[in-house]
Amino acid sequence: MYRPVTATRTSLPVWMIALVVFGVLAILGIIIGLLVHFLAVENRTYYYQGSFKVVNIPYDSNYERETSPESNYLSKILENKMVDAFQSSSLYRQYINSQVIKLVPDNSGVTAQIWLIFKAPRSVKAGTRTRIESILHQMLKNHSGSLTTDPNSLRLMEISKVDAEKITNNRCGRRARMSATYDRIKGGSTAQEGEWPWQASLKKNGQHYCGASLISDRYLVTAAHCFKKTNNPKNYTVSFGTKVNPPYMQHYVQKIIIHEDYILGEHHDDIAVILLTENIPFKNDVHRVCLPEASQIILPGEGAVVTGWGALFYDGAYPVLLQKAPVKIIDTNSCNAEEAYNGEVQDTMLCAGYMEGNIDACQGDSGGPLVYPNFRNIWYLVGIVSWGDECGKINKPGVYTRVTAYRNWIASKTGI
Ligand code: 4AZ
Repeated sequence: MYRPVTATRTSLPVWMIALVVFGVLAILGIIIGLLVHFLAVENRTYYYQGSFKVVNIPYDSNYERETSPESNYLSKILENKMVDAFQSSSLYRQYINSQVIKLVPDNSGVTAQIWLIFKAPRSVKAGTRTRIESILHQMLKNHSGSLTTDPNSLRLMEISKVDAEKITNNRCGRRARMSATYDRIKGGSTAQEGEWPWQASLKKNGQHYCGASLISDRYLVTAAHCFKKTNNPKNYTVSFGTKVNPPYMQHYVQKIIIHEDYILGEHHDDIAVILLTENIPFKNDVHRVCLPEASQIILPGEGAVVTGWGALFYDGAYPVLLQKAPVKIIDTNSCNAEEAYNGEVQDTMLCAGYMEGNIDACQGDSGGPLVYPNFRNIWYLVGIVSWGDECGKINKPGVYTRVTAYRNWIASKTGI
């Protein structure tokens, strides 16, 4: 049956309209808030790589060695110039770090390869590269001191985080992560992941046995006395990372080279190098330490750090996580005093720790690194944990193999 259709307009209740409007406004607000956050507030990190030329320096092959005093002094001057330039510029808030990565000498001077980090919100980032370039250009024009730098030689490009990390991980003695805390080795504290990227655990039949330090992508140095019972490479593996067990990756040993003059049961010439079966790809948490030059003078009183998975007390428990302990270099004469080691410490050894005792390397730290940072904060292997009268005893500091005394021996065995 026919039924007329009456158009009934149902209007929404006011409260529902208000709710919808409120909802839409809220979503818009959130979107705008997020956009502002990501574009204008949240800082992102940007990496740059570049180079410039220092022109008034006669050719000197010492600049080719990354650990030479010449390289370190010139790099430090250039690094200071960069810090000053950026800190007094309009980019001072965005500036994080700048480093000289490498010096390349030629007949007309030295080219410095540099590496920079800045942080900036996305919205501000545009034009940052040009601004960095103009600050560096200005810096290179001002010939403060005796250096003449060529502003027209400046090159600068943005690089990815991965490439930036690759650049620093390939250089010796640089740390991506740092921590300045020490609380309790003996008297040490737990290390952060990646804090001591050259520290290795030398394992015998899968058990931590000694420490070792990575000095290239294939070689480590350790103590000769770590191979007391057997030096068959097949019995040993090497692992990295703060956790000693289970290791997060194992590397196999191809060859163990023990110092020719080392005598079992004696302390002198306590050094060995280990060649791995394969090259290790460097990464943030695994890369090499710098070796000091043979002529480098290690001054008493300087602060150093010893790291390892050794006993927390003499004949005591072993930690699972890597420990670090701050120690001081002790002069050999004091260390040879009658109440100390009574003449047993040779010139090829180095004492570090405290005459008052307490903080020290201990059993199981042997072969591991004693390192210190130079004035550019680049870390050098100055000692190898070797011997001592127990651990942390008064007047009985740790005794280390003096790496400078064996620098040429290491070069003769490894080519490094
Ligand atoms: C050891 O037995 C050992 N306090 C290592 C280092 C020190 C003492 C003993 C130094 O392997």
